[in-house]
Amino acid sequence: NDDGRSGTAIITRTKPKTKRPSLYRVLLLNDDYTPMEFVVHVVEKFFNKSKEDAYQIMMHVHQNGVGECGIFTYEVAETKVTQVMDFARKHQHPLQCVMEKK
Ligand code: NFA
Repeated sequence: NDDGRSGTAIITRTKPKTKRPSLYRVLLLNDDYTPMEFVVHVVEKFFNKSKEDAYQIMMHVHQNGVGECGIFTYEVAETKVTQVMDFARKHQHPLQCVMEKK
């Protein structure tokens, strides 16, 4: 567009532009104290995984130090982290859950 007076122009978008939301990985971190069964329970409860998938994720974290539980939009990822951290604290386990931009 040109305003026809000042010689200035403004480019306006014609095609409707949809933008995909940024995605975030939610990770669990290993520690020496949180019981394995508690971690399996957390992965089942908050990440809707089967017992078998939850066990594999827990063992991956145990052996590698960190592991992915899911990929979510910002608000959902933030909610997962808060839920896991609150649940771990309530049970007095040092389990850590973090999110990172994909
Ligand atoms: N490493 C913990 C143990 O041996 C288990 C654990 C797995 C903790 C995954 C945190 C995350 N009891």
